[in-house]
Amino acid sequence: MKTFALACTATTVLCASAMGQSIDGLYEGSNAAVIQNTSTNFGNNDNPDPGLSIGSELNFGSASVANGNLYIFLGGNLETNFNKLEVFIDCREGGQNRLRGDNSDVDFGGLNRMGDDGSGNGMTFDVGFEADMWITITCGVNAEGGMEFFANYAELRTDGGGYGGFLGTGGAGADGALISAKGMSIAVDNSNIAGVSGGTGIDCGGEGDLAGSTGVEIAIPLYLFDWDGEGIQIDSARVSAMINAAGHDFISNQVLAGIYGGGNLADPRSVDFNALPGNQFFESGASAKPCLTVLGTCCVTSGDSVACLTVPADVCAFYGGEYGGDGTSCDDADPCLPPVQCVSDITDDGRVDVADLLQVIGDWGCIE
Ligand SMILES: [Ca+2]
Ligand SMILES: [Ca+2]
Ligand SMILES: [Ca+2]
Ligand SMILES: [Ca+2]
Repeated sequence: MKTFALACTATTVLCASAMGQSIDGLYEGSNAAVIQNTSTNFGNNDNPDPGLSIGSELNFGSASVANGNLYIFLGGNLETNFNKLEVFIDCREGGQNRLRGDNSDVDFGGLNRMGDDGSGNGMTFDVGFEADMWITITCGVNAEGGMEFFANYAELRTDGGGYGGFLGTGGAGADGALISAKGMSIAVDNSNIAGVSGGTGIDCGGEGDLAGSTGVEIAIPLYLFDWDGEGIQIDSARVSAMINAAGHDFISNQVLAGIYGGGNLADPRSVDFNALPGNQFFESGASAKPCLTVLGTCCVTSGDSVACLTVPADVCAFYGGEYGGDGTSCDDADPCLPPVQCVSDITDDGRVDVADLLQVIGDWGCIE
């Protein structure tokens, strides 16, 4: 009981919902379910203050179901500039693989800003992930110059609609933990100055024992998923988390599970996670794969242009690129030469052979 006394000064009744785990923004586990593989393009924080942060990153993720709660921990930072942490949870039948545009009007239309605008778009998760709930957390600065966060959530029912609403506000660390009227607990600790660095390449969100790492910690009573009171059993969950811009309208490259390098994903309505290698979600109880160390150049040809990525071989295969071998780098000289142009290919069939010669002989003496 002593372990969650700090986070539970508000009421003992609501605190019981998070029993067994201290909701304080400090990770008590050792291993994670997933570790970030991409540098952050939304700013690398170097301020150890538990409240203020000058960047956002998602270094690792963990989820577990116990004591009637779903516990989620996301190691990293949420910048104090009103950018959004979006957390989608799939833990019961039904839900939304592609976000609808007629969900609850919550956070000033922020949820539906990511969904279908009527043209058939909407953020699309990897096959099999059908989100049942969304939670969003925002960090800003209060009048005293300290960090203040607020949170909203909504049900994501198969046919849209559903309940959504404001959960409340909190501050930094254990003392600032939010315990909402719905029984949800949220804590944010922005002290992290480790994890990924800034950029768009392959990176490593953490290695070894992650206990004591800081970030965003959430406890959700399982009854909130049982909106029809059917007594559904929940013993596992999948989570897709990402950093979005203040208007819920521009997704960064910080997604868990990670995107294997690359820039910001931009408009959420146009994001289809099936177009990115691997699953952009993680599962409760999973064991994270180690950080990527074996990389090589991957030359991806599109029309007349060739892009160079430095990625693992299987990611290169996903993109249909040509892998240059382990240890090669896009920083090497001419890692991706443009496609060979056969200037003598007169018949334009991609090769120089007797057909081209016959064309030349047939045109012999011709003057244009
Ligand atoms: Ca904790
Ligand atoms: Ca579901
Ligand atoms: Ca960092
Ligand atoms: Ca994917």
